[in-house]
Amino acid sequence: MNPEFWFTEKYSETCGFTFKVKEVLQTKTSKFQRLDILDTYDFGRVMLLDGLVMLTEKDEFVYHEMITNVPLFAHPNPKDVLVIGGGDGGTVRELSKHTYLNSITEVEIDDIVVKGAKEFMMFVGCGYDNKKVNLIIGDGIEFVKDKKSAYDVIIVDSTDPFGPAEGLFSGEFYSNVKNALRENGFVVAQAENPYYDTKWMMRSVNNMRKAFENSVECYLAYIPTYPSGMWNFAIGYKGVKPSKSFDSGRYNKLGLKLKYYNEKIHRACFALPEFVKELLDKNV
Ligand code: AG3
Repeated sequence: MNPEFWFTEKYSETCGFTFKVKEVLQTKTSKFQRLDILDTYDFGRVMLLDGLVMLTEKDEFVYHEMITNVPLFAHPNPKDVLVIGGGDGGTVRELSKHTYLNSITEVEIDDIVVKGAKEFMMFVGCGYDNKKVNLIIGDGIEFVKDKKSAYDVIIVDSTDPFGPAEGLFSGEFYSNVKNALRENGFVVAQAENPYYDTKWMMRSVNNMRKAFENSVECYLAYIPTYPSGMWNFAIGYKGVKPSKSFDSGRYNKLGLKLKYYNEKIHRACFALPEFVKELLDKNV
């Protein structure tokens, strides 16, 4: 009889999320982190970084559509976009659908993520097929330091706030990001969840609030394989409020075939449950 392999991401010492593994496709360690790519029964291929689920074949569309389309359609006229992190390619795949963009730059610190995605997860790795995508292997924190008014949208597609991603949740980083943005610019960051370790969510949101003088809104999306299934994104704005702005002309003209995002979701995702509002209002 074949042995059974199950993987668990622990959300706390006493609870977690488990799935049965068909096959381990790759395990690699870089100087930054450990990467595992699994094949599973229920979620297809799964990428783990340091034992945390980064994406699964089945539900990655929610995260990638929501981290890109909300800021892009809220912006009146985006031309140049910067992605920090996002090595798997899912975010640049979604950005590539915005064919009117002049440039898409991605700064990923760890090339094993890019290589792993290209080898085993082409459903996201295909993001690099677009010639407009300029991939730089380097440190996003350093990269933004000397950039002034260079981008319309900056997307921070990181792992959880410890290890290599820790600095991407800091106040200093967000002030540099603000300077790197043009007028009307947006920064969007994945900002954890309101159930487990809420201090991570609050740290990220509050540091962004400091840098953007409180011009920050949060929105939610439903991602079954992330802790709690309810995922928070924080968006800092220099001009219009993203919850109030949606370019329906550009949206209709592009005619994207998406699986999660649409105009109603754009407006509705900013509606927050009372307990989330309460957490965010605490401003701790
Ligand atoms: N970035 C956000 C992953 C956060 C998940 N956290 C966890 N499983 N504890 C995903 C990168 C996809 N491009």
